[in-house]
Amino acid sequence: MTKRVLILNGPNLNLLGSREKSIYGGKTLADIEALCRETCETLDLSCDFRQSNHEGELVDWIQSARKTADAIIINPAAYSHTSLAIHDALRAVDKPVVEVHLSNIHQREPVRHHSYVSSVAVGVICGLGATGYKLAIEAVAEIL
Ligand code: CA2
Repeated sequence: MTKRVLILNGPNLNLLGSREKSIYGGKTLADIEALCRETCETLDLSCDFRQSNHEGELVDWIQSARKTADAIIINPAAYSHTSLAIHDALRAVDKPVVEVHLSNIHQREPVRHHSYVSSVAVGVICGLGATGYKLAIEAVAEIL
């Protein structure tokens, strides 16, 4: 049966491609979604790709994933560094989680070096731009 991947994106990622291109690259979130859909199709995975600027909405989607997804790929954006709520929701879901960041958070300000999500993820990819999402999908395909 086709396995389902939920790909979540946190706050401000809807602005990709418009500003901060030297940090996050020139691709828009729609470009990244297209890359994810193409990669999932090649690997016979179904792809549910979402973005929210609201912590509670992300928590609701993670909770729903208990019934509707087989794995989660998440770029929690700034919530990576602040959200115990997203950490708790991901822990409770009991599905493989891969964390992705476009930028290398370890080369940036110290406040970005810690992520509350990393300890509940099977793996973390950062600094590879949009390619990180493709690699995360390939990893999930192998894990599943
Ligand atoms: O590198 C990443 O993917 C981040 O998750 C992106 C977050 C940042 O808070 C994390 O530390 C690392 C920020 C996403 C905001 O994206 C923007 C894009 C264009 C213009 C403004 C913000």
